[in-house]
Amino acid sequence: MSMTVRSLTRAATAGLVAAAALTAAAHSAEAADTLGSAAAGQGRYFGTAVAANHLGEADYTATLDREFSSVTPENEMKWDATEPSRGTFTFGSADRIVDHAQSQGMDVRGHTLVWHSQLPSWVGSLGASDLRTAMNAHINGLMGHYKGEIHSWDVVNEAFQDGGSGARRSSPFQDKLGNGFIEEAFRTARAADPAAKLCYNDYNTDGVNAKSNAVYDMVEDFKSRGVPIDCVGFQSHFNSNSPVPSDYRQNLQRFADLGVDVQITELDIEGSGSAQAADYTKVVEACLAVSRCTGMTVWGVTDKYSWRSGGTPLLFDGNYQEKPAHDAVLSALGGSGDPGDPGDPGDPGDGTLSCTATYTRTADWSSGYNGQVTITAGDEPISSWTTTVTLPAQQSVSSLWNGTPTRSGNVMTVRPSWNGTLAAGASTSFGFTVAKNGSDAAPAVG
Ligand code: 9MR
Repeated sequence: MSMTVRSLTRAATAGLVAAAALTAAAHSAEAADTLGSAAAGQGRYFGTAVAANHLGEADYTATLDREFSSVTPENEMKWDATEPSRGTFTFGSADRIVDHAQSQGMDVRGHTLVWHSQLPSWVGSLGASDLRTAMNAHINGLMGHYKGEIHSWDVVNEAFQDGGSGARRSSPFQDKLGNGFIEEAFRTARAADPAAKLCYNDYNTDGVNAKSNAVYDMVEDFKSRGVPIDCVGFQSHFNSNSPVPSDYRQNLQRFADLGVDVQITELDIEGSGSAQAADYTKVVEACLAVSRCTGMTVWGVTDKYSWRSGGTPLLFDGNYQEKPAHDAVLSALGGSGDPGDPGDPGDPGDGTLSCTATYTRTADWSSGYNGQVTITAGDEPISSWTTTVTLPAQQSVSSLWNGTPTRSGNVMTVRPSWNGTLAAGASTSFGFTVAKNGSDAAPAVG
C-alpha cells in the first residue's frame, strides 16, 4: 500500500499524542467533575461537535478542553471541505481540529465520508462508473490521511428517506449506483483504516419507526453477509416536534442486539431549564442502560454557535455558563459538581430546591381508574419529595406503587419508596388504583 508524505506525518504525530491521551483521561477520571471524566467513569466518551473557526476564542476552547473527551468536526471533514475538486484534498481546517483534539488527549469521530449534502457539484455530474471510482477514492483519501487517528467514522450518512416508506433517499450515489453503494462504501472503508469503527449515521431513527426499521433491516442484512459495519449513530436532534422517543432505549438496544455498537452522535434538545434537563437525562440514562452504547456527542459547545441557536439546545449558554441540562447530564453520568460552579449537582445550598408534580389518568374503567403522578426536580438535584393527593369523598385507593403513602381521611400524603433522589430536571412517578364508588372526578395533586 502506498502512503503519502502527509499521512505519514499525521500517523507519526498520532503516536506521540497517544501517551498524552492516557495521562489526561486518568487525571480527570479522579475528579469526575466534568462531562468527559464522568462519562469515562461509565466507560463512555462524551464528545462535542467542533468548528475550527472558533478554536481561537478562549472561552470556547477552555470549555471544550475542560469538559469533553471526544470531538467531531462539525463541517470540516465533509466532502465539500475536503475534496472541493476531484483529486485535490484540502485538510487544513480538519487538521486543525484533529491536532487540537490530540494535544488535549481527546478522541476524534470522523464525519462524514458519503453523504448527499455538502457535496461538491462535480460529484453529481459523474456517470455511474466514474462516481463509484470517485466515491472509493474519496474514502481512501480521507481515511488514509487520518489512518489510526479516528475512533469512529460515519461512513454513510442519512441514506434513508424520512416518513413512513422506509425507502432510500435520492442522491447521486443512490440514483446511479443503487442500494449497493452503502455496502461498497463500508467495504472500502474497512480496508482503508481497519482500526476505525465504521458507523452508519442518521436522524429520526431514534425511536422505533419505519425509518429506523429500514436501517435495522440493512444492518441485520450486513451482519448476516459479513459486510463490515461496527456501529450505528443516532443523531438525536430533538425539539417539541421531534421529542425524545419513549422507546429510545429499546431502539438502541435492538440495534445493539444485532452485534453493533450504538453511539449518540449529534445530540441537541431545544428548550431550557428543568424540562430540557429532564430530556437530556432521559438520553444519557438510555445510553448508560445499553452496554453497547459507547458514547455520546452533543452537536456543539455553546448555544450561540448551534445550528439551531434559536432553540438554545446545548449544555452551555452563549456565555459558556453551565445550564441545568449540563448539571443533569453530569449527574446522570455519576459525576459531581465542582464547588466553585453554582448549580452543579452536589453543591450545597447554591440554589432553591424545588419540584413539580403532574397528574394523569393512565387507565379508566367503569368502576375505577389508575392515576399517575410524575415528580420532576427543578434546577437543583433533590434527595426526597412529598406530595399530597386529595381524593373526592366517595373514592378510595386500593393500591399504590413506587411511593410510600400515609392516609388521613381522603388526603393521601406520598413520599418516595426507592425513588427519592432526582438529578436536576429528572423525573420519577408513582401510580395508584382508585375505586370510583360512583364519583368519576379527578383527585387534586399538590
Ligand atoms: O451543524 C452543521 C451546520 O453547521 C451545517 O450548516 C449543516 C449543513 O448541512 O450541517 C450541520 O450538521 C448536520 C450534520 O452534518 C448531519 N446531521 C444533521 C446536522 C444538522 O443539520
